[in-house]
Amino acid sequence: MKLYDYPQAPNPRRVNIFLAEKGIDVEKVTIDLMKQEQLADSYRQKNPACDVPMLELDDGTCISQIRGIVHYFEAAYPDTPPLLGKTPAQKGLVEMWEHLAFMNGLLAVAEVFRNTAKGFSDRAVVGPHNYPQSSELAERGAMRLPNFFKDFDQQLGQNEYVAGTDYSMADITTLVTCDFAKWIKAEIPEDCKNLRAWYSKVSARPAVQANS
Ligand SMILES: N[C@@H](CCC(=O)N[C@@H](CS)C(=O)NCC(=O)O)C(=O)O
Repeated sequence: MKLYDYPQAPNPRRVNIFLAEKGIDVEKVTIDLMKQEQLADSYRQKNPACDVPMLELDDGTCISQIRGIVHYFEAAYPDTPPLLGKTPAQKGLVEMWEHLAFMNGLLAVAEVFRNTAKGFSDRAVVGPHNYPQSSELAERGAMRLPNFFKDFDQQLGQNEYVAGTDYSMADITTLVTCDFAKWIKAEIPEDCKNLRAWYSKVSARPAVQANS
């Protein structure tokens, strides 16, 4: 099994933290995004989505998209700590909050970053197709981010972790989003005290430290 990775980027980091939390060791192959190796024919044949991370199983099956990858590992390694919920309700809540963190947080930051960074002038959207940058999308992303911080601050005022009582994949995506926000010089606001306290706590986890 091989995990195609680029550890400096936020999305691969989500899977790297997940694997470290579960104590799963996987052979890693670097796809250098700075050299656009994700668009090379050899990689595109395995992963038509042209992104990282991507997991190649020993029988040649290729699973891209983080949700696909983490669900594979959660099912294949049942003796490791569950990070996608234990009960049916917890599983639903982890999916719900992880998706909200991705849609309203990580993609808001990406909207700003991809539509402003110099090296992405025709690469504003991840994937096989080229799209030009849009300053309006960058502005909208910047408007969305404070609401993400506020909404998650509220959730963490009532729950120890993002999806409830247990640390989960929803925490990992939220944490990676807070760190990714620094790429666009945004920080968790001072008045989001619940989110800031949670951020300090989860940042200290060994699996997070090992992937920082
Ligand atoms: N929706 C994808 C997101 C993966 C993604 O956006 N990866 C970025 C790195 S953070 C990438 O591969 N970028 C390649 C590019 O910019 O062309 C997932 O869930 O796996």
